[in-house]
Amino acid sequence: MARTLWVTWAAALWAALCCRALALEGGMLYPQETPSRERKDLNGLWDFRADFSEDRNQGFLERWYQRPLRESGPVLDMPVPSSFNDLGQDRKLHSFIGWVWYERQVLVPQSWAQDPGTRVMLRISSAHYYTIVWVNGVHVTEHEGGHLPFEVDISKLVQSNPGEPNRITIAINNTLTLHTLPPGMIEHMTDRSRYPKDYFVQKTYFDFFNYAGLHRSVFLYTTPVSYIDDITVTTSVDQGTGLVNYEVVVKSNENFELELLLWDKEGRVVAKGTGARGQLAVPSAQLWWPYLMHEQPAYLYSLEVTLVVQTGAGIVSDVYTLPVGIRTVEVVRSQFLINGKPFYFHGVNKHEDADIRGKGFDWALVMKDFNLLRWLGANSFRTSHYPYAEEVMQLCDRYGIVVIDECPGVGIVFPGSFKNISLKHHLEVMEELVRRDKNHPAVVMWSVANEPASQLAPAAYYLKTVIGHTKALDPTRPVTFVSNSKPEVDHGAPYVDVICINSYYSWYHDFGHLEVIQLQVNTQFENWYKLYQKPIIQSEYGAEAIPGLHQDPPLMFSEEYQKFVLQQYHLALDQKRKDYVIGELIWNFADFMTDQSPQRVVGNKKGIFTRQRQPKGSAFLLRERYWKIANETMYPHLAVTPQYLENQFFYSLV
Ligand code: BDP
Repeated sequence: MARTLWVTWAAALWAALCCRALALEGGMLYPQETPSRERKDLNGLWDFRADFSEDRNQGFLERWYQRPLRESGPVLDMPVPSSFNDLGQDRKLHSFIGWVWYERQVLVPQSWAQDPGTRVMLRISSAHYYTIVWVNGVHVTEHEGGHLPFEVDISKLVQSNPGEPNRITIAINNTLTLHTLPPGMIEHMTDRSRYPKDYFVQKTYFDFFNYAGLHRSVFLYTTPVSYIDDITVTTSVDQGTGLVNYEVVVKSNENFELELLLWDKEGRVVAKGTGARGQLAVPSAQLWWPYLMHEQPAYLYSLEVTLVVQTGAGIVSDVYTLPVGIRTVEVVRSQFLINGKPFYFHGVNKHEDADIRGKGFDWALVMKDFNLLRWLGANSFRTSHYPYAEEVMQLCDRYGIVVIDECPGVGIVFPGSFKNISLKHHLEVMEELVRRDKNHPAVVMWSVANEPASQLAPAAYYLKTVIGHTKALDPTRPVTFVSNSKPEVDHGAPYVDVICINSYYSWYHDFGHLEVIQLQVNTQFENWYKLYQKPIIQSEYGAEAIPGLHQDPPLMFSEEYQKFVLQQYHLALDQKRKDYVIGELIWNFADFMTDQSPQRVVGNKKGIFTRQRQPKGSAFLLRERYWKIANETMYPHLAVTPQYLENQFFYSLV
């Protein structure tokens, strides 16, 4: 890519960022079919073209959005959702950096195109990283950042084109800079004796492959022109009575009435409300409990919100139904309390990652992962290192899997990434994340970053601001970031509610010296606790294991070594978990793809499952442990086997 054009694009991005107000416009309710709303998903094959021109600018020069993409040159059939990287046999596409173009024609139902009382929305659930959208050649929106949804009202365009297919063109650029989230850097190789002219590479400072494309569903959906724009629910409990505080934002009309009904699972209305703001009281409420913390975990009520608006054309109504879990979350001294009871995180860190589809959403994979989590006896996961699909969050609510919801703040390690432009974007991403996930009972904590260089001086202001902003956005949940630095030099730790620390003893140093792990883990915990007296989660630990590679006595990369590392950590964790250590999350649930390097054998192999979700030896070790902890901490009164408990839960959930 010619440097000039790269700079032009970066300057445009800078301008866009500086002009954008921080407070987000509008809500981001998940599109749903209700008596007043219809939805059409645009998943399937799209036309696709990567702009391989030297400056990646051919698509803009030739205005590929103005006519069908296939008229611009050769296109590929590209499935959505999916990353584009691993679908072909083309090495160039695997590691492509720059603009790719997607296009799809869609014919909307006549009623959508002809009824001016219908609002037609185009929603892109995740496109990585910078996106520009046109409908019928007209520029309709832009968005920065993968992992979070954005949408645009396209009613006018669709309605001026009744009976004709509408052409949706989406250009996506996966380039990462010091100011993107996650950050990266384009390195131009100027030594002409070693690299050809205009040679550049994308450097990233995180350990997963920078997959790109339309990663999640693209939807069209409708609402009436007066509509429920947003709902915010928070809950508390007063002596057995569940209290559901609600706030509803209505758009496009000020003369409206709102009626709220809270339904229980048995189909009874347990509370009623009216107006845009209020509180519903549910006597003897069934609380939302995490998996393995209660005989009936994950109890969800349904909040049905009905909007009625009197317009010149008659009465318009809009209906939206939100699942609601009544639960409380608090950090009290060195405990993490859910519904007033100490909660111990025994879970995993995950990635959205799989063969062929990369980071593309796939129901089959999602269900397999949830079944493995339940098999494992895991009660929680962290969305390392970016927000996961909305459908995943919904399942966490339904199954009682507790979530530490992390934003894409990973790899913030250079001073250049602590500047105001980065900070501003980071705040905005937190706003987008909280707006999207605020109503999920499963989300119990926000994580604003993973392993930022928190020892650098500028990190102090940066982390304080992001954490403070997140607390202001949502005062009901604790906030953390994940640290790998030393307690005495960590500038972010004073601001978090829970200390999350990553460490890799006997992996990234003391290679093979398994006997020092316990001592080092103990020292780590004591040093952090001494300084901050806050509860601690071991938010990452682990070791690589090439599946099927055996060495006894254990050597690095063998399944035995991975097990041994885990066991040593567990011995240390067991000494502290009755105290101030409130959780352990293994790195990682499954093997995942990374950039190529001599440290990585076709990706990161610290999974306890392979990338194809088959167990390594350590999965069985962890399963024994998690069920044992669940039995001890949550069920001291039940002397039953893990298998019995697992079956009980499995059948209560299906
Ligand atoms: C940690 C990072 C994680 C890496 C892991 C590793 O948080 O993203 O994948 O190290 O090296 O420090 O396996």
